[in-house]
Amino acid sequence: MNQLRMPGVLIALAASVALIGCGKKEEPKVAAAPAAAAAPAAQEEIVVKIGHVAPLTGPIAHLGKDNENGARLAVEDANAEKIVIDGKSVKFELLGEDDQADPKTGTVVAQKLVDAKVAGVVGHLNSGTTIPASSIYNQAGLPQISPSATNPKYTQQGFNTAFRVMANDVQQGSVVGTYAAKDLGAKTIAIIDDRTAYGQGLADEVEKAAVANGAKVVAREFTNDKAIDFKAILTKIKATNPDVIFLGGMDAVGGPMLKQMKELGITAQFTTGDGGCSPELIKLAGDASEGVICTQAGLPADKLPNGQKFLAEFTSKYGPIQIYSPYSYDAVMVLIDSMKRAHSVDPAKYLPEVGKTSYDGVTGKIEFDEKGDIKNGAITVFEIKDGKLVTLKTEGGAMAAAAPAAPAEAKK
Ligand code: ABU
Repeated sequence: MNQLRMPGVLIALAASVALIGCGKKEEPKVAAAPAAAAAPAAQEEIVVKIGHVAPLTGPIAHLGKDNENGARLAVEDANAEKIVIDGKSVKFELLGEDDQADPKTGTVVAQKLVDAKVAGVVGHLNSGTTIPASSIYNQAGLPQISPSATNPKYTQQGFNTAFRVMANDVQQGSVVGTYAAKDLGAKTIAIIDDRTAYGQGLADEVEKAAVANGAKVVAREFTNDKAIDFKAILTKIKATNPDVIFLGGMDAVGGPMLKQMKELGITAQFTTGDGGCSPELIKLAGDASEGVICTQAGLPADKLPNGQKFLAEFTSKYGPIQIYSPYSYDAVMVLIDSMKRAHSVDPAKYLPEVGKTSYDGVTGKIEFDEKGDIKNGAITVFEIKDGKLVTLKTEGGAMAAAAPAAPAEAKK
């Protein structure tokens, strides 16, 4: 019942009873409602903006939209909870920006979000944009959580504002390089990167681990993240006859590269990291993606501890996940969880709580080390079989789920 109306009804009833007692026929009068001051005040509602940045245009827009959709779903779910912080009802709003995977644009949109007074940022998608943007968020004292930038430098700058919710490329490079040399038995490896912070950084880590495990690097080539013609570098690589080729680059590069490898008759085992380990790679490369070995910096989607509800909800709204939407979902939830624990949506007040996070997300338990990296980050190795990403094994991670499968043979 409406609390403001209740006292007025009772007063009218009392007046009616008194008139009946006097034997006088008179219409009962409805008394005026008491002054609003006597009623409980309606809860104040505040709007809290959360920034999200990813490339929403360009060759990896599909990944940017996947990240943004994960964040959007988190905001919707949080709003459905009707969260109250410091006595105020909070409505969260997602402010999405497109950085086009371009480092300069990344800093421009970062400043735009600071000026728009967002309370925190989820992003950016690429290491190459996340790292330069992180100085801007740091100067503004804004918590930033990347759901996908894996270059270790992001959290090595001493910024108390920088966090990531998945494993980094030191871990990923070690797993891929070791897998190539040991599990695939590669004696020789050719390495290509796209000259981005992610591609080049991961390629360097893979090289270190492969060499440490006895493989020889017979070629080191590079391209760029917008390229679609790789015949020149692939022809050079073919002449070195490697057992394995590793690409440090995204699926938009890996897809056409695989097709061109097939056209050139290159049969080396193709391997790549998380940026290329997506359903989009399979779509772009078609048959040429069969047998590809790739890694993701987390648990496989179907093994996400609390992820089944997320997967059902996400896929019904947006279709299949690409790579990182569960991580952007969790990144938003970690910001909100920190605000709740701080009893404040003020970045200066809730930032210290982000570092103390212990949150059971859809991607697993999220806790940060002193740098802002996730503790116990997992790396999962996949093989593409019959047009699907099939889990081979997971290394690290509090809930690492090993799916026993015969290791793929090195292909020539
Ligand atoms: N982690 C792969 C894609 C994003 C990046 O680190 O650039």
